[in-house]
Amino acid sequence: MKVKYYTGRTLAEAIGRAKREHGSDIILLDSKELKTGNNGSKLVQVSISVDEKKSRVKPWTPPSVNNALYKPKQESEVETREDFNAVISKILARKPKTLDQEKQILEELAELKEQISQLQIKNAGEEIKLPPNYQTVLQEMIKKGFSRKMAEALIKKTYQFTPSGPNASLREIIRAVKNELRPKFKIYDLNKSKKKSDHRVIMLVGPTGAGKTTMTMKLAAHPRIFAQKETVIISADPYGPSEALKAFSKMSGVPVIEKKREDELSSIMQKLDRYEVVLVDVAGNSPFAPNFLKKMEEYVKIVKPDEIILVAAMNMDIDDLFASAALYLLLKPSGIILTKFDETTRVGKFFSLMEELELPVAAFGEGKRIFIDIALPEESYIFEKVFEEKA
Ligand SMILES: Nc1nc2c(ncn2[C@@H]2O[C@H](COP(=O)(O)OP(=O)(O)O)[C@@H](O)[C@H]2O)c(=O)[nH]1
Ligand SMILES: [Mg+2]
Repeated sequence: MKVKYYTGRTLAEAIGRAKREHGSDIILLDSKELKTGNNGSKLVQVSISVDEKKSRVKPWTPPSVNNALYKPKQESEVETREDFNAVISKILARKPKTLDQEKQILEELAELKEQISQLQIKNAGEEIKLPPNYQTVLQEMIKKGFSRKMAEALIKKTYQFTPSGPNASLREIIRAVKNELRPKFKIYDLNKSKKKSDHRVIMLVGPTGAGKTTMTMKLAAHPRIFAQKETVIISADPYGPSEALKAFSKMSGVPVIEKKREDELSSIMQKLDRYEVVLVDVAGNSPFAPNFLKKMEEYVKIVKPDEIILVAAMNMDIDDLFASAALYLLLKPSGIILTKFDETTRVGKFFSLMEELELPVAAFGEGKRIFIDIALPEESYIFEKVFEEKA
């Protein structure tokens, strides 16, 4: 089998020449455009397979003709004899080009996909189209520390379900938002023991400076929490009890037992049966310190608390709050106390935190004064701070 090449101004012309010489049964192998001359005029070259032993080759189907419009000024005819395999390898050699094109298309598609997803992210971040009253409440909520995601979801839901729809008053919208928030607020009543016996060991855990020692005193002193109960405070701080704790003990009559070493702590824990409430104020540990969890677990093993309460300060950045609280969750706390409400204007953080942690709230701290700056876990406390109106 031999391969022959013919050229013409058009594909039809090139094929016509091939057919004139070899009859209409030629096999068309390939066709391509050739650039000739400096003026960029073009010719079409076809390669055909010719069986020289036979006078007629296999039936030939006319290919579709294109490129019929251009008019090259000169024409030339190239005829070469080549081995069929050489042509095949030439065609195969052109394959990477096709692959390159495919690759390019795939890359373009990937880029397009990326652009679409970027557009979606951008749209999600853009102001959602809401009636003005809804916009006002949304902006207020974001200003008050709600995460944008949570505030938008709440407002959208409210818009969908408020009967007066776009005409809802600010008051109606706020009432509807409160109804959505209410289930996120769960109360942990410290006054009610989870045990049948009247001896409870409660351990407060949380980052250094969160207000654990202060809150231990506040809980012991509060008339509706532990003031009416036989309470003892165990200070397990390696640096000893603070001056404030010593002064509080003198003033309130609540004994404070200082245990610096772990072996001391385990022996004393067994001799406290006569107290109704044992409050264990452990040393603050950074949850990001090495061995943090191991150390806390050792404490838990020695103290054997009936309840673990996590203490966190509201003046922390929301991401830091999440990050440290998430680690303490590994100790399986039963409730949370949030302190330093007097040091933040972004009280809405509270709901974003509750949504993630799902812990019931045992108390709020709102200042340094032991006998005054504590609030019981009531939703009105938070709602008043967030929406600045009486519930
Ligand atoms: N403003 C404010 N300060 C607080 C509050 N609770 C505790 N503090 C102060 O925060 C600091 C650390 O409190 P402390 O109880 O020692 O934290 P601990 O390391 O977790 O035991 C002290 O100066 C406290 O007086 C609060 O609710 N508001
Ligand atoms: Mg302390």
